[in-house]
Amino acid sequence: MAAIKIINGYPFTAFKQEKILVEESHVKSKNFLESMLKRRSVRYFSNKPVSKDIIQNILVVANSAPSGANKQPWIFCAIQNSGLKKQIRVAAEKEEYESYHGRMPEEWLKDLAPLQTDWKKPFLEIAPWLIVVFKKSYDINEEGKKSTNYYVQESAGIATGFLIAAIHAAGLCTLTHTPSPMNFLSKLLNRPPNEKPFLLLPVGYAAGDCVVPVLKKKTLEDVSVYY
Ligand code: IYR
Repeated sequence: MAAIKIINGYPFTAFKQEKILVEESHVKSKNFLESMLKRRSVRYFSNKPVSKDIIQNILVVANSAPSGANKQPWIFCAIQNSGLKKQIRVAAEKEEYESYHGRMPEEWLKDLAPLQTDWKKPFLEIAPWLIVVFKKSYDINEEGKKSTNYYVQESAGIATGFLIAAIHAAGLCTLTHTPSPMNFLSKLLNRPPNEKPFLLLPVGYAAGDCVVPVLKKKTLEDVSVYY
């Protein structure tokens, strides 16, 4: 066990950064870049099963994300049960139908046209797993008292980014799906009031005949400034 050093009453331990050569750094950053550029949001899934231990590995990565005061203000619900997936699909489609038929303004619908999305969400039943990320505005401690969480939105967003990268690294696909409003997820998954749905991610393999839209990303020049 690494030595513990006490600073103002709190335990610290030496952090020895894994040493890699500068050349190796170039290669590793390039390899990671090339892998991440192959990621696409997928709406057509295969029903091929994915084992629970892969999902667990992915969730361990997400749970390692940095968070405000290390509070980890998140809960990941991993759903495999087909009855529950069906209930989620039915409830999501009900909301999405309303969104696509009046709740979303013209400009929004126009912006979505290149993606050709609609209110139908069969992937919610077809994908072998759904992961619902809940953000926790506060925690309830052992004495039943509320304890505040900080930067909840940022923390949940970072954890979800880790989750998406881990899903991709496992050779799987996902979609950041945001049925709106999402409160039906709290009811169906029986979550307490301090947890609010953040994102719904179907996880699995892309269908053999999956298509994705041809999208143009902004260039690095468009999105970066050096000082
Ligand atoms: N929630 C809807 C609409 C939607 C909104 C955005 I912003 C997208 O990038 C994609 C879809 C849906 O999931 O279809």
